[in-house]
Amino acid sequence: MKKFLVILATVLAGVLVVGGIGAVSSISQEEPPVLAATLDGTTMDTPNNGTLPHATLDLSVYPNSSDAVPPPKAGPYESAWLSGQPFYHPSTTIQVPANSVVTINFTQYDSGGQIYNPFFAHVHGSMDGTMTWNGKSVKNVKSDSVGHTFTVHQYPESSQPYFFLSVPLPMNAANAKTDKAGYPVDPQKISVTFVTGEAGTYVWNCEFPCGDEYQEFGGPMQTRGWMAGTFEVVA
Ligand SMILES: [Cu+2]
Repeated sequence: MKKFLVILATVLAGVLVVGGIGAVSSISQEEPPVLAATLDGTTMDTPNNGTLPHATLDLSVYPNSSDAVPPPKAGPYESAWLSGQPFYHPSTTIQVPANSVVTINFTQYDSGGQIYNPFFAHVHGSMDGTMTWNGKSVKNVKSDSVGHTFTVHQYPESSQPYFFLSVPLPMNAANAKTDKAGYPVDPQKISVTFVTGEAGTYVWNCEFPCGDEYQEFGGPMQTRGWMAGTFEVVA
């Protein structure tokens, strides 16, 4: 048992180091344009809060840019370095309203594989612990079938309210039928609904090793506009 705990602690420490490299190095970069959730009504579906405003945001994940989907805006060095790499679209600078119910609809066009830490193959922080995947309610996906994750990190500063959300986005099969631009014609559709609290500014990352360089956590994984960004809860 003790040996198991030592191994577990070592694995967790490794994950923190690797995940942290992306999170820390993404902080110094320029911000892509703000993508704000749109208020579209109210919901009474919250566990403790009664009726709250509801807002919706749409995000896509592409395996690479194409004539149909331009790459994120970047300087010439980043553009060359990151050409052919996956990215979130249309932006990674996310804004959602405080004290609201927010639904993010993801459309995931990339392939994938085995995630290093199965923790991130599970949904964390949604309103009822689930997400909707191609119309079905699920709590996780198989850890060898992950494309990307959308993971908002808690406590960037101790003065901020607690917020943690992590959503696994399932992969498309490598042999999925694709369109002219090379994207699956039948991409993975994921929706997650969560409740926000008071205002705060957080960072998010993908936690699937979809980049290059160190443990596939470099390149797009540490670059805002690609696989990392900010997540701002605004009052
Ligand atoms: Cu990713």
